[in-house]
Amino acid sequence: MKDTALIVIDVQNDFCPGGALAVPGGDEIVPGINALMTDFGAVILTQDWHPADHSSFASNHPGKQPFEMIEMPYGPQVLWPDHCIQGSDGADFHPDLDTIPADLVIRKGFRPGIDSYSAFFENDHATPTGLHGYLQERALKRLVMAGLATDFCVNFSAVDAAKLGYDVTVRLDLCRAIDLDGSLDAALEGMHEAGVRLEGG
Ligand code: VGL
Ligand code: ZN
Repeated sequence: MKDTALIVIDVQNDFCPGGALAVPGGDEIVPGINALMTDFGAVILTQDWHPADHSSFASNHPGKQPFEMIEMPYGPQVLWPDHCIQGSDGADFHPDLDTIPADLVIRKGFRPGIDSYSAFFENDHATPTGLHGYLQERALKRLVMAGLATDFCVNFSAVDAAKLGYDVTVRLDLCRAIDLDGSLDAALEGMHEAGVRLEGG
């Protein structure tokens, strides 16, 4: 599968049990993701990478609690507990994730005023991360995605990739969800509508 990239989304300590924004069962997917890495033309890891004053943190909005919604200039935004702060242990990859085979680590969410769920665009759906250019230059046309969380960063990455014209498969068995107010069902529906292949669900 030389023209296929494995994109591993945000398998970081803060999204695993014991972390600041723990996704239930987030650590269970690590062995399966490691086993998959040998099969691809490229392995790419994404890393949520926020400054402490990031606008997606409830702590930076007096009177607001985690998981409340706010309106940002680019649209609605969930407020999260502080997570994946640049340089913190929580922002590190899960210790068992095999990072050695990775050709590229792409960081996102580093601009204080805007969140970035997708590996391709920030939450304004316009500011690029640079991943599309990298994939194009390496002629990687097919993408397989796994990681955390199914309904946020995996979902946004998969839908953006499909819109950009990639052939996209999401390995649901190697993803885990946050599932806020039906967000998982909405994400599955949205990915299906966008033409993303959903496997292993
Ligand atoms: C994520 C919420 C906030 C994710 C990142 O990786 O799905 N979710 N930041
Ligand atoms: Zn984040």
